[in-house]
Amino acid sequence: MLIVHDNTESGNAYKVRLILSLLELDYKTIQYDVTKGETRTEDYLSNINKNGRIPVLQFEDGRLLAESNAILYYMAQDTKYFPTDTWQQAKIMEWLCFEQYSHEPFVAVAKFILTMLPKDTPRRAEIPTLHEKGYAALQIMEDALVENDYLVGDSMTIADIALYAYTHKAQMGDFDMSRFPAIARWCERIEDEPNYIKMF
Ligand SMILES: N[C@@H](CCC(=O)N[C@@H](CS)C(=O)NCC(=O)O)C(=O)O
Repeated sequence: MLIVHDNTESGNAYKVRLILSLLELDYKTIQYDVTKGETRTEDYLSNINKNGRIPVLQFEDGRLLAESNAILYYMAQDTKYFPTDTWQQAKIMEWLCFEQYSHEPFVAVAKFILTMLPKDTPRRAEIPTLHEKGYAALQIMEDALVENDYLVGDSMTIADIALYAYTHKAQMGDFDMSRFPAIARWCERIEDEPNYIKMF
């Protein structure tokens, strides 16, 4: 059976659980507390991921694949979540890179600081900058979704899965999501997809 090296609070790990569920694949999870360094042990670094992070997808033959968007890409091959048209594929990659560089470092990190670190953490000083950059990323999504039901093409792809993971929990990082009605409608469309599972 597939194994997800996982943490239930992590949007990156949720992307993996979501694609596996949408594809009706069985899997089990092994949980790691990232706030206690459980992905930084010698054992984890040697045997699961040298980069010390979840998620990692472990295949039945023992192969390991890290990086949430690489996992989405691999699992979505030959499915409706990764179209065959190469222009659409490139546009999906554009969103996956956007997610990792311009969205997740701000939207996810604000949630992490506000929900997973102690209330008196000095990292709360980062919140205004995270909000400024996170709102900029959310506005780019909003603009794309005002006229389109999905980020690429006219049905759900791994671009939507990658961006949905942290966007639909952005309010946990104190983002005011009432500013983004097109994102709200897009979230509802994703949640209507057969075999959708919630993050928590
Ligand atoms: N680019 C990676 C990021 C993975 C990542 O940041 N994982 C975090 C949890 S969301 C983690 O494992 N943190 C533990 C640590 O860095 O020690 C991906 O998309 O999978």
